[in-house]
Amino acid sequence: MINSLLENRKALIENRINELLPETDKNYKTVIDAARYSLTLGGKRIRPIIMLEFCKLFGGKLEDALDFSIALEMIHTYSLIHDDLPCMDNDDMRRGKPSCHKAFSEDTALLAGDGLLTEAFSIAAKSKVPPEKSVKAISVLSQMSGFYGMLGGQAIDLSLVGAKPDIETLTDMYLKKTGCLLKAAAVIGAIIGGACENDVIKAEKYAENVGLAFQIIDDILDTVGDQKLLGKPIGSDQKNDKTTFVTLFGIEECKLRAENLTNEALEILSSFNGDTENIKELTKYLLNRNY
Ligand code: GRG
Repeated sequence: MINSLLENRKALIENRINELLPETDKNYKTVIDAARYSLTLGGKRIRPIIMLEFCKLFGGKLEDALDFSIALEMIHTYSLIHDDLPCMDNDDMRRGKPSCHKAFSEDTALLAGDGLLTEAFSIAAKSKVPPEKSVKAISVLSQMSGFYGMLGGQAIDLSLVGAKPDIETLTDMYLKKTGCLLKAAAVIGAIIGGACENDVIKAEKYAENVGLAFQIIDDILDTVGDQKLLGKPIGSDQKNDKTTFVTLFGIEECKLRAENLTNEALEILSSFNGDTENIKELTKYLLNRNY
């Protein structure tokens, strides 16, 4: 069931990405090509799928949240392009292909990331979501991406290289760096779908659990994952002298923690009135993923 759900939603998202991508203009050819390269490089599309499913859960149609979901995927893609740069994690491969700065050049990759971030807000602002919802949704999108969200998490991450952070600092960093875009997915989907305030708060809590579990699984995969499936070399955390949940607790304890967080997320889903079967399947898939 999960595979057909993922395939169906990916097709919807990728068709719309192709419609929304800026036309290549001869003056900006390389930078738009670089943005297109990374945006269509074969990601799992987890964040847009979560957004669409939360929208549907609260009575909206998948299409209602489609453009916002693509805006979020563009922001995710920009973060990966920048994260791979030599001044950040310095990764040459992403999803089994050369990372953006390797396929193009460092300056083009930097601009492609900036362009995706900017274009994301343009797409969100032009979407057909009614203004009373879209203003809230755009505000969530910017907060979850910026200083107090993903970017802040990345800044904490960089400040910790070579340090020995405690569990609280590491958790705060994970919740921001990885959790905030997942939070944007669930919360914006809920807002567009028409959820009440209490359900939006529960969607937020759901995403915090899933975000933390997602990053713990990422740490595990970076230690014992299959490079072929991951599409990049493992051991990048060790190479960059990073403390992770795995270095603090070991693989088995990390698996247990990710499982507990996922179970809490599933309980939150059970407390909603609508049909949460799809999101439950997706949540379990994220726990058991191998790339
Ligand atoms: C402004 C320089 C600058 C940076 C922006 C780089 C950055 C801030 C943030 C990086 C945040 C980051 C890379 C977090 C890791 C999150 C994570 C586990 C990403 C992988 O997500 P998947 O597995 O990827 O959903 P796919 O490939 O499926 O899309």
